[in-house]
Amino acid sequence: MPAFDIHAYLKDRKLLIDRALDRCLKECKPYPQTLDKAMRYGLFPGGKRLRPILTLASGDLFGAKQKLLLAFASALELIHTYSLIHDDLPALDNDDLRRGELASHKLFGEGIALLVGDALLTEAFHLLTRPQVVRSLEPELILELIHEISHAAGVCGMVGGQVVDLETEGREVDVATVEYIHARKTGALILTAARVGARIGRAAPKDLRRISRYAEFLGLAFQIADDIADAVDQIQAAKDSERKKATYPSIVGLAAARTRARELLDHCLKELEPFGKRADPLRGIARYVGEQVQ
Ligand code: GRG
Repeated sequence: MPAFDIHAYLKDRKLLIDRALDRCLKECKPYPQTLDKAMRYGLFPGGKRLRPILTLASGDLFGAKQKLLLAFASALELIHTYSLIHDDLPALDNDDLRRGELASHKLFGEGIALLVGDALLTEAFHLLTRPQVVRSLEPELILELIHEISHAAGVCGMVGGQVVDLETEGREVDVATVEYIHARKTGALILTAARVGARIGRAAPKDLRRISRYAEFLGLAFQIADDIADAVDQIQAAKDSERKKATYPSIVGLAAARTRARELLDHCLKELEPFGKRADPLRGIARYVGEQVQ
């Protein structure tokens, strides 16, 4: 049997998500035109679509309906895109470029970049409460999923992690603090992305616990891989060191950071063993993150 082709899988899933995001924008009819342009600019061509692909992969493992998965996957990508647009603002990371192109605030101005982030975040929850979504799931489950997503995006997750990140700039921090920041700033949304798919597929509690552990390990490995990429990129490394930003390699060194990331990815693979070949997409995603550990 041919080996699972993760790159073909990621390309194919990204296409599905792109189409769903495009439909979502058409349905919410962003107005005025500047908002439409700026929302599209943030979303397309987009990045790896890791979070929504995780939702699709974990949902497929438990036989969830693709239409429902795509609604949740799109909402998570809207939230992720808002976080990047706000993160690039001068008041936060002050980055002029995102994915090699002008950051939203450089093209549209700070005011629009702030508002487009607000619009994407709000639209995520608007999308999840559309009649066609609400009709397809039990009301209690929809509420629980929205509760879980808002928890991951908010005070106890991404925003909270970002605040600790900001407040620890220039201060000595230990590995536990960096892991705390990573688990919230980056890990929380990744964890939720995988859990939401599994929950829509009505995964049994023990399977959901496995998927949760897989995604926790994956989220931390993903952020350590990102830290390693920044450390080996001279421009980004200079920026981080100027701001005395704590990153995994800045505390434990590059070699130990690589070892830690690989160890976490091995844990991911272990969690998937009981699912056999059906978990190949999730396994492939972990291996793909491993490829990024330079
Ligand atoms: C609430 C004002 C306000 C700001 C929010 C929370 C936040 C600012 C920013 C968080 C940004 C973030 C998630 C940083 C983590 C670093 C990281 C790995 C980001 C890139 O994720 P990828 O690689 O991006 O998945 P692509 O480009 O593939 O979409």
